[in-house]
Amino acid sequence: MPSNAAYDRMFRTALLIRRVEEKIIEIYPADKIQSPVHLSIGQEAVSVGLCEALERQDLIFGTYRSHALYIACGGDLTQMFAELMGRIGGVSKGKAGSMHLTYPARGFMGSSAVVASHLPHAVGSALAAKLRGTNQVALCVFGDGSLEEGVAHETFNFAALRALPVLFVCENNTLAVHTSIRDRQAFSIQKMAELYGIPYARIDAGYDFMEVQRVAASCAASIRAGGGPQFLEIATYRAKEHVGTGEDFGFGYRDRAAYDAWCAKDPLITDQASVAAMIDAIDAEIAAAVVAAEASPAPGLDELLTDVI
Ligand SMILES: Cc1ncc(C[n+]2csc(CCOP(=O)(O)OP(=O)(O)O)c2C)c(N)n1
Ligand SMILES: [Mg+2]
Repeated sequence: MPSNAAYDRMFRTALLIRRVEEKIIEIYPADKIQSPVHLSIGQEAVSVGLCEALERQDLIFGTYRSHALYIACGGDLTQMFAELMGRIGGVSKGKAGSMHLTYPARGFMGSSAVVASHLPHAVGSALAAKLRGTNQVALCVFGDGSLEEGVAHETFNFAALRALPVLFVCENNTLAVHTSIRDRQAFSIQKMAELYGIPYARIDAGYDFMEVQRVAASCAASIRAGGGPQFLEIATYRAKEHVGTGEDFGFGYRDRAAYDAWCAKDPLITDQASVAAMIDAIDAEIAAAVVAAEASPAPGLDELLTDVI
């Protein structure tokens, strides 16, 4: 196994994400979590590698499946669990839930339940960064299904026209709910990006956070040098059902062999030495966050009309 500080740091973050989501699976039946959950198990390395490639001032936008992004950018665990539980101590006072996580203190500016709705938000922030000369890069992470939304194309066109500092990342798990990309997309993702003049790269080993970091850092450097937007497609694998905490291999739309093949490459499964070295401290951190989140009260009635525009 590779052994260096960057590997260990990213491995720890990836394992933290997985153990947080496994804790969510454990406590979900008790109904403590007042929010639908879209788990990232299998996809952790994407967010970990991307956030490792960013600089502190950069801006992050994601989807409803963003527990991994939240944790990878350094989001507070207690505030995350409190948010999922609908408590006042949540990062959005328990009003946003799992699908709208944010953590502005680390640049995570927004996530949304509406597919592709965050793409223009990311590009708007990139436009502001360019006009202000802040040297920030906007990272915009979305699923393969986002590319079927008209707003995605409007966004790519505008970002390319204005040479905006945005890194578009398609987290391609080949699924939108239960439908395979083969049955949804008549176009090539690469050709679509290139149609707008946006340089395209693809990572097949989406389980390899070191590779994701390496390629994303190179994209970010080019963007920061004024090269305009870049498009990165990362192949990944969604291990759990679309929404909820269970498996869905019994539904018949995918088979377990693909899952087994992914697991055979997943460092969180293959590198058991690193798991053993880190898991106890990680689990203790998560247990403390759950206890602290549960100690936070539900928002009172006086909160009903605050933070509402
Ligand atoms: C505009 C809009 N259309 C449809 C939906 C219902 N919906 C929720 S998730 C989803 C699938 C999206 O798939 P993808 O973008 O690949 O993301 P993944 O769930 O695989 O991470 C759909 C169709 C929605 N939330 N918003
Ligand atoms: Mg998908």
